[in-house]
Amino acid sequence: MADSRIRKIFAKEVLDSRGNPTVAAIVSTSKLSASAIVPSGASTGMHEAIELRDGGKRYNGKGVLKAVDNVNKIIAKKLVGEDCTDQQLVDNTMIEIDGTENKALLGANAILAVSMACCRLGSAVLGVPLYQHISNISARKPGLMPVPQMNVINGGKHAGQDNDIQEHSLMPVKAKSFSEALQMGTETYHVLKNLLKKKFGVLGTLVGDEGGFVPPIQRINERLEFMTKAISEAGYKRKIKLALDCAASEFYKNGKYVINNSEFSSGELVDFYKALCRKFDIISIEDGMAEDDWVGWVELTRELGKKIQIIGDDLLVTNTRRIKQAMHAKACNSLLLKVNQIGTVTEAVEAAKLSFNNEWSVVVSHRSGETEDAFIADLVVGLAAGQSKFGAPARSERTAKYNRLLAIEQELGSKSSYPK
Ligand code: 2PG
Ligand code: MG
Repeated sequence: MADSRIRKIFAKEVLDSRGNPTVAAIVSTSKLSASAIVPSGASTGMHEAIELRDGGKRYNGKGVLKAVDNVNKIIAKKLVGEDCTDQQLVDNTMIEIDGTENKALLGANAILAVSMACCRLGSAVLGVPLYQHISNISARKPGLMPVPQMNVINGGKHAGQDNDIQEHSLMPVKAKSFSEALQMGTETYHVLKNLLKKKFGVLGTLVGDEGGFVPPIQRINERLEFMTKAISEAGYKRKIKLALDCAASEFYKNGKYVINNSEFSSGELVDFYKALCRKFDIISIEDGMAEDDWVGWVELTRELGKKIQIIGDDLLVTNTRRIKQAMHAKACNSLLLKVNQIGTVTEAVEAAKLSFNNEWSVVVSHRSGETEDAFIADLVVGLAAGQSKFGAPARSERTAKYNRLLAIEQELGSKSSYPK
């Protein structure tokens, strides 16, 4: 085995897909080096680990030079000399130096950049692909490729809109392989583009933060009608299903939900979702309720949780404490896993394992602010999670992940499988 001792850690400020600064880290041994870049959300949950921003005038307060300094001056000092293949040791060391519940001292962006770069370096030192290294860490069998949730209509914060459902996705569940699923979803994306162009002209095909279209349609029913028509015209009726991420924390105000101009109580919102599920082929709803509306979550899961996937994102923030709470309350049945919500690879793996052990599904997710780093493509295969949420098949920060998945599928060959 190559030398696994960390020689150098270096962080710098780079840009994400929205033009906001983020942290990149490069970690090296005597012979090898690996880098990673941290993503960033817009509809962030209140309970997420802290993303350290500089404040002040520079980059409208969004600079990350303090986080970069924390890597270069504090984290590097402690980790140089340690074994980069020991992910737990690396991550626990940083958790210890930080010492806070939510990584507020060093910043989850500082910690995660090093955590992901070490993971990638560890795989290089061991001479195995990153997904294989993650599968060894998590004790999951690699080979299961994900069903992609492809966000083809962007709303809410990702489209500059208030009081709106955020994501409308295609899920090609009846494909034989990941590559076939990607083809099906992408062809449908293009049919949808033509339909929207016919109706609204170029204004119908502008894209939002995750590469999905932002047509001038306020009504959710109309958006889903367009998607259903696109699926049919592309020839994938019943083969591609629908998924929503409502991001309901964003339209929850004073104990009421407001979508467009309509107000809903929790119970009324559950009825609204039930009606949508009767009308459309929806198999998954994420963040249907606000992050602390536990009563609403329990009701939603009681009413729809037997039929469809109820995913907790802002509710769970990839945090085992909140996942346990939700399991106990029966508040949802699926985890949205975002590495930067919790801040280390080790803790994200723990969150996934806790979910698998309790028969929850796990969806590995990007953030709306992404980068060229395709770490999560290896992560979803390494965890054998079976579902990904990486945005539309457009814009390089999204397609970087899809293209990496295609490469992994090819590498796995006959060892790859697609969820039935
Ligand atoms: C979400 C994500 C990713 P953001 O809500 O699931 O799609 O959005 O990164 O803005 O939190
Ligand atoms: Mg979400």
